[in-house]
Amino acid sequence: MSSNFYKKFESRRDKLNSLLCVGIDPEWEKLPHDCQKKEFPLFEFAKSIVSSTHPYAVAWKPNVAFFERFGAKGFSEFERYVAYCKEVDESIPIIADAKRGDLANTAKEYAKYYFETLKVDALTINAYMGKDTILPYLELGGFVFILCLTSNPSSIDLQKLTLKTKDVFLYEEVSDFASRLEEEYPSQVGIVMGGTHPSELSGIRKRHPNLLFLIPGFGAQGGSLAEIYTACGKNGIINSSRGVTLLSRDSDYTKLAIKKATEINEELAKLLRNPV
Ligand code: OMP
Repeated sequence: MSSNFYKKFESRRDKLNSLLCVGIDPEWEKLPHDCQKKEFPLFEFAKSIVSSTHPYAVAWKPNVAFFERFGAKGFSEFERYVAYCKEVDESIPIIADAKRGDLANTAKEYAKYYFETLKVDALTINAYMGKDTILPYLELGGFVFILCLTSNPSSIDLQKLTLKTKDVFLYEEVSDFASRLEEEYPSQVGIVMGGTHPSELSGIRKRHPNLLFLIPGFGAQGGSLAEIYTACGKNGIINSSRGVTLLSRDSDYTKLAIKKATEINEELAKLLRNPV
């Protein structure tokens, strides 16, 4: 069984001439005041972002944490939100950002939830526990983005340690590991590379010319669109969450989200004219 995430991404990218993934992270303290007053505040926020920005989004990336914080109610809002994304435009792939990583039999349960019950197109996962913990997602036909070099400042604590046996950084080894998995499960494996590390991004792109990258770290975390594109090329999905969706707590937040998404897409369209 193979995933259709990759095909969905490619056709959306080529249709929009963009790489923008709109991340939906409804951080309660930053939520627009109007949304906070609603019975289902997280869902209402996500819904208004989806209905206003879907013409500009190559993909959606909801981070589950912001929903999970509110327990069963939060999770049900997350599920309503995922269903709403599909209702609005099923051709836009959904990447659930849950950063899962657990023993194989446990991973099977996560895989069933995300790919059979919720039916998202892709999931972020942590490969620390090794191949047998990733196979359950792939065997169910899911697409996984394996965390490789993450965007946060402390990513260097472990990910940039050098392996004595191979003289490569740990994150480089993770990228090779992901690439080997991708050969076994074509079009089902990509990696997460933080946009805050453009030179490492460029190095990993040279190492793996065809691997799909999910690149957070642009926008609120300071990554530059031009640097990211130059380092990675068009086989990268560039995510911005707060930098598009949480620009105001007043009722103008959807207008501002549209404005920002339009600006990003205009810049990306210019960049995409120069193939890397
Ligand atoms: P903004 O900084 O608001 O654009 O949000 C970034 C989103 O991407 C959050 O949901 C993060 O959890 C996620 N993320 C990173 O910021 N850095 C990474 O290296 C990996 C992820 C991720 O896997 O999505």
